[in-house]
Amino acid sequence: MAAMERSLVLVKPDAVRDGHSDEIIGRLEGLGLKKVALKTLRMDRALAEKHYAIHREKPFFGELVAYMTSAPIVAAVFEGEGAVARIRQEMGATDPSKADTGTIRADFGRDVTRNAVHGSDAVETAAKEIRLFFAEEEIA
Ligand code: IDP
Ligand code: MG
Repeated sequence: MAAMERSLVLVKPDAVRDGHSDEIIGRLEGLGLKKVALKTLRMDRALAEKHYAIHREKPFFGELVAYMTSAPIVAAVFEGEGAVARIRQEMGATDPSKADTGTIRADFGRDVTRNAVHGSDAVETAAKEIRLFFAEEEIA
């Protein structure tokens, strides 16, 4: 049986602006995962650089930080057995044009940067990411 896990989900700026955040969060709740925290916020540069620190040397880092700080996002914490992998599966591939039909990125992503959603890639990453966005007191 998969372990109880938490994952950080971010609905990215275009998906929020297009009014898809409730649908995206709802699809994840539909997996049977529990939404234990939710907020809308505008990421500042320091937060975006910390969240994407692993990509600091990548050619797309500057564009990614500029994009993620360009408008409000919706951040959520989901909890459940196997939450990390199940959310990644529902999200689809990083490049929406390569994402499986019916996944969030296939349905709402515009391109590889504006790909609608972020989901933590491992339990340890999730713990770090959640701490960047939420105080423990904000998590149910
Ligand atoms: P992931 O979000 O599927 O885990 P990562 O490789 O961790 O994908 O990349 C983080 C984010 O950086 C992606 O979601 C996407 O917004 C952006 N990104 C990744 N690869 C590229 C690229 O080749 N060009 C532009 N942006 C990219
Ligand atoms: Mg990643």
